[in-house]
This record gives sequence, structure tokens and C-alpha cells, in this order.
Amino acid sequence: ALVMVLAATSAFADGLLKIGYVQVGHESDWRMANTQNYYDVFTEDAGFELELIDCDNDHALQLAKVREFVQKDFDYIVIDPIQTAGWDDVLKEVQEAGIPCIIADRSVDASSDLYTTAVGTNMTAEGETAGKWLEEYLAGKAAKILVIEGSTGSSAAIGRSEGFNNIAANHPEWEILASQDGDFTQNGGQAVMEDFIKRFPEFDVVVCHNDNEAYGAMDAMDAAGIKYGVDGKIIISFDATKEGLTRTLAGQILCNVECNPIQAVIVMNVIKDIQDGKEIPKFTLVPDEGFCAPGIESSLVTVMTDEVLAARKY
Ligand code: GYE
Repeated sequence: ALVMVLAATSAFADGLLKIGYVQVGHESDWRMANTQNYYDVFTEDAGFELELIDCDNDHALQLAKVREFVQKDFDYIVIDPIQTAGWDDVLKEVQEAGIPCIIADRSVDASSDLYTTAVGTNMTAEGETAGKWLEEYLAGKAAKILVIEGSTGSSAAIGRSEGFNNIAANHPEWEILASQDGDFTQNGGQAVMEDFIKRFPEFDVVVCHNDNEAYGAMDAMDAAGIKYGVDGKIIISFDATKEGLTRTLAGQILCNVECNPIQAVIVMNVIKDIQDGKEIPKFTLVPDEGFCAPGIESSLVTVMTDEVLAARKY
């Protein structure tokens, strides 16, 4: 569906469009890259004044900051929702104030009538890519699987679990031993993995919902003398940040499903289209792809090389 929105004429004397972005926090390398990308793109030279708030994973704070943007009559409000739930009231308030609202990266569990448009990746598809890669790699072999989830209640964690489970459902020879929240952080990933190592003496695969959790899981396995890589435990990760892909190229992470943090340009183009009075789609997909370690044959993901790594900015 396409939607028409009334363009904002900046209420501010400097003529710059005021953009308020409520960012999730600073939990991961992905997040830092996403924040940097917004600062790089929404510059004064480009005609914008960006106020980016680090909400530090605090849903109540995120709601309060959106309300503050409404009070200050910002031209556009961009929300990267920490959690999917609990958005109806505040979205209605933004709408009643007549401020175009863009949901970016993560999604909300609210009617799409309540916001202007959304920009983001398909987290369920990311989970399915991870599952399909594993399916191809194991080729019928049985596996005991541990999952370190992203922050509970976030669309990124919900989607990745759902997608992976969709594929796992076709494999009675796969056993998911446990699935636990590591909050998308390195410390969280390490703590969950330390706990897993105590509880599950035998496992084959660790699925980490982001790269930072994977680094923490590796630290825990290093400390316990557990090998990972082509001749050890299989680590699957998400995000495919520069460091994550460095470890994929090194054969430590066997599969890394990208989630592209470079989203600000897409958001900016949507805003420009609204300004120009153009019709905009209700959702714009940020494309991403999967990668695997060298030496693995895959029909689904790109095999890592030095060139692929060199081309990554974040
Ligand atoms: O995968 C993780 C981050 O919302 C897609 O949040 C994002 C996720 C990303 O902290 O690293």
C-alpha cells in the first residue's frame, strides 16, 4: 500500500528539518554502526538537525523521549523500538500532533495505521537463512543446538527465533537443548554460554542472535577449552559486522547472517519523498545477505574472502 503524508515545513528558524531519533541503546557493534550512520547522513549540510537519544534499552524512557519530541514539535520522529509491545498510545499521540513517524530497524506490534511508514530488515527471513544454511551444512546429520537469544521482546530476537524454528521444525534429528536471552551484548553472551557449558556437556551448534553475543560465547568456550570452527562446535551468528565477518573469514564463526545497519540513507530518502509530496510505500526493506567461512560450499550464502571483508565499512 502506498500512503500520502503532508510534508512538514520546518517550524524552526534555521530552516533545517528537525529529526528526532529514539535509538535503542549502545548494546552492540551493530548499534554503534547504526548510530554513526545516522550522524553521517543527517547532517546540517544535508538540511537536517538530528537529535539522537540513546535510550539504553529502557522502554519507558523511549516512550518519554518520543513525547518530548512531540512537545517540541519536531518535524519527523524516527523510532527504533526496543520492544514490539506497548506502542499504541504514544503512536496515536504522534499522529494526533500531525508529525510523520517512521519506524526504523525493529518493528512494533501495532496497527500500521498508527505510523507513517517503516524501514527495516526481515528478521524472520534472517532466522530462516541461518536455519537453511545449517540444514545444508549438516546434510541430514543429527545436532544438539543451543540458542543465545537477543533481548526478549525485541522484534530482532522474536523474528530470528521464529525463522530458525521454522526450519528446525522440519528436522526431527535436530534438538534445541535451550534458548536463553543474552541481551545482544558480549557480556550477556558470555554469561549464557558459561551457564550452557555447565548444564549441557554435549552440544554441536551455538546460534547467537548477534555478533557480540558470539564473541562472549567464544570467550566462554575458550576458557572451558572447547573448540569451535570447522573441526569444533558450529557457531552461527547474525549482524555480519566487520569484526563478525573477520571472525567468519578466520573460520571461527561458520555462518553469519547479515543485518544491514546502514539504514539512515533509506530513512532520509523516505523523508525527502514525503517532503516532495510523493507517495511512499508502507514498508521499505533493507536488503541483506548471508556469509559463511572459507572452505564451506554453500548455495545459499556468500563464502567469505579478503575482498568481501575489505569492502565493509562497519
Ligand atoms: O542485530 C543487534 C542489535 O535491532 C537488528 O539489535 C538490531 C539488533 C542487532 O543490538 O546487534
